[in-house]
Amino acid sequence: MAQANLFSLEESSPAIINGLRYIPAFISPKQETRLIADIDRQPWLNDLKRRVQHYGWRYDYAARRVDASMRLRDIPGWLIPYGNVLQEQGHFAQKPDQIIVNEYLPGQGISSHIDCVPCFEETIASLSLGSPCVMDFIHADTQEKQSLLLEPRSLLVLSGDARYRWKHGIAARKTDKYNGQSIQRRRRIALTFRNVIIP
Ligand SMILES: O=C(O)CCC(=O)C(=O)O
Repeated sequence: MAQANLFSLEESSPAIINGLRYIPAFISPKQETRLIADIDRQPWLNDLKRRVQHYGWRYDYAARRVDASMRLRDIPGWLIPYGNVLQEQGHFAQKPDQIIVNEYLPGQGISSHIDCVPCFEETIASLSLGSPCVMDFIHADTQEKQSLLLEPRSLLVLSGDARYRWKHGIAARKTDKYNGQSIQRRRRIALTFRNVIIP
């Protein structure tokens, strides 16, 4: 795969929050279609309100924990180029070793949270497929709120304050309002890349 042509770094938007990077069109429409097809060939877990797939390491959402017993089989070949490019482009110091795939149907979201600090290294990246949706960021101390439209094929990278001082979440609704526009949600799939910290 000729990765240099497939992932764009050209149009990074200015950060609204320290440590937040948003890169539109990180992958091509062809890659997006292929990824969705590959994901849909795999089994889904139904233990949350939304369906998920875990690769590399399982994460226990209820206990907010990863430990040595939660190692899964290696990250599959069809996902490896995406972890590689995140490292090659400098978003991650080391190749991400865990990927969680989240599926959001219209009306589904994820509650506002800071990713488990003792479980995961500093950088978290989320690749959006399918529908656009608005992600809300709330400062953990001041409650200041910011919102960002996550477009399909975009990459969101959180580190520093964006990772540790701001919560992020997606409201459970069917339509988003953004910059005065009403945006109907469709099925969205997000791949979240992380490096686990094993106690
Ligand atoms: O849907 C996303 O883009 C982010 C998912 C997320 O916040 C998480 O898995 O903790």
